[in-house]
Amino acid sequence: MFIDEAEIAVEGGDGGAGKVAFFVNKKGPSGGNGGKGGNLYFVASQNVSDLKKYSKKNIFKAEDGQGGESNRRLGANGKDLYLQVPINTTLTDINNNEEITLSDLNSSVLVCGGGAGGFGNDSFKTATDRTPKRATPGQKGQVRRLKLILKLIADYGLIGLPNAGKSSLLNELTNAKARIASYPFTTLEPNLGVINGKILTDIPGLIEGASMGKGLGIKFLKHIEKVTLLLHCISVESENIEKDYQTVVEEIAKYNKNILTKKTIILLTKVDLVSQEVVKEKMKILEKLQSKIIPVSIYDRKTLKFLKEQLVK
Ligand SMILES: Nc1nc2c(ncn2[C@@H]2O[C@H](COP(=O)(O)OP(=O)(O)OP(=O)(O)O)[C@@H](O)[C@H]2O)c(=O)[nH]1
Ligand SMILES: [Mg+2]
Repeated sequence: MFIDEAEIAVEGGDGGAGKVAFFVNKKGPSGGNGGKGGNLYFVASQNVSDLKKYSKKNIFKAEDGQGGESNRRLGANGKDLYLQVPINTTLTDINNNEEITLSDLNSSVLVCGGGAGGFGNDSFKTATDRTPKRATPGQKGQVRRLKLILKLIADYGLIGLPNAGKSSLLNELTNAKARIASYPFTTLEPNLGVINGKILTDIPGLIEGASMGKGLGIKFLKHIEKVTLLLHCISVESENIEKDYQTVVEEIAKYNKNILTKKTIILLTKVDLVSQEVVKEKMKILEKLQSKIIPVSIYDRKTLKFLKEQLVK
């Protein structure tokens, strides 16, 4: 299952405590300082493709610093922790809404600093107090609660009602092997494919009420916020083609109006199922809604070739 959201707690390591100790023969203090706690970083990595790791475990902490030792030995610093996330993951601090997006591959950001180590009694020696008995504890590492959200980086997005033929087209146009079936909601999470170096994704079917949480599509609308081109699929079987179009457009508008300003092509799908006349009739209705309509059928190589050429343009 593709996980694109998670909520976790992250912590820098705690500083090690300072030590109270004395040199056996020389009487003076010998307690060393504690080590610093490790820092916690996030890094955008190609090795992870979703946020699964963060849905299984939800507390991540860098290593604590070690306590100071006698003979003025310092405690070791805690190791830094690097948490890998897919590129384009946004981290939002739940308390103050601060937002960080990891958009550059291999770039890392410091999210929680480790705590400073405590002072050993050796650090408190003064002219008037030659045998101090106090030491300080290490400071706590920084603690934050984060919401992680992954936005896929797709160039083109296939949208439309369930069963419109989105995944079928994705499979025909790219190397993807998305599941296809003759009933709605076959696609439960977006699939990706590559066409001429561009990433194409199919978004699970949108239905009326999707923006209120009905069906599955709304959960994935964030993935089309970044696409440059929308491919709105409408099946030629539709009884009311205009209503089908409006349903999808309205749900997207309720989610984020800006998405609708993107370049859009309507794909009139499954045109092999009806006569040329019916295709023409339906095209006429759609032409009132969008300037660019392309009739396609996964069983007609010519239509697929034409669509591919349009995508490469
Ligand atoms: N005749 C014909 N059937 C098609 C064509 N494209 C898709 N289909 C059929 O339509 C049904 C739905 O196709 P999918 O690709 O799963 O549709 P979808 O839009 O991804 O559906 P959801 O994932 O449920 O939203 C399947 O039975 C496909 O075989 C086509 O060009 N012609
Ligand atoms: Mg599908």
